[in-house]
Amino acid sequence: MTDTPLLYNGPTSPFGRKCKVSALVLDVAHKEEKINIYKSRFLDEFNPLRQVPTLIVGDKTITDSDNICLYFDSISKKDSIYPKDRYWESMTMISVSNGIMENAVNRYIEMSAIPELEQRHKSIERYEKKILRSIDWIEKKYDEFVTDRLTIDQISVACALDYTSFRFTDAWGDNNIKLKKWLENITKNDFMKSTLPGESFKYE
Ligand SMILES: N[C@@H](CCC(=O)N[C@@H](CS)C(=O)NCC(=O)O)C(=O)O
Repeated sequence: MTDTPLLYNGPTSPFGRKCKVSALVLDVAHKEEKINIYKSRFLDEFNPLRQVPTLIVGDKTITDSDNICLYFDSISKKDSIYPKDRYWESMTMISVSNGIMENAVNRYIEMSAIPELEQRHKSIERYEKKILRSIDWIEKKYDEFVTDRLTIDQISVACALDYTSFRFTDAWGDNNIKLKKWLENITKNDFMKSTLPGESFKYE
């Protein structure tokens, strides 16, 4: 008998969305529980960073979205979503996408959880520059990473771009037309539509 993986996720986490989308694309049976990370002390035992996503598989805990996606890929009966022919390029694309998510999350926390007078405008500016510069960079690589086969780097980019539009701005699409069109198309898929961000919990 195998244990069904349990994915602790958040309602708006782009990292969690990347994992959920991967599980759907890879057709991996799993359970998902959306939790309020700021009130989930129980998670500390499994993940001392108390972060979503965190995956529990029997007596095993897998932390970090990248490890979780790799795990789903390893147990799936479908073709791998990690392209062998451009493996390192795709790993780099995942890292850049993670960076966009990280900067967008930090920016949102700075702007929504810190009283306006205490907000660090230089930091906000820095987060925004990194996000926009990364998106421009991805647009230049468009022909390399958008292929007929859906791969993990594409899933990561889609989650990062959609999160940017959700929390920051969709104006990135004005100078990145290929990515804008591509995102419009990929978000029509059920795996994106069924994982849209929900209502966020208050940072505390
Ligand atoms: N490197 C981690 C980042 C996960 C992450 O930043 N999760 C956020 C939600 S988007 C979180 O749990 N934040 C709560 C906290 O850090 O206190 C991953 O890829 O899974």
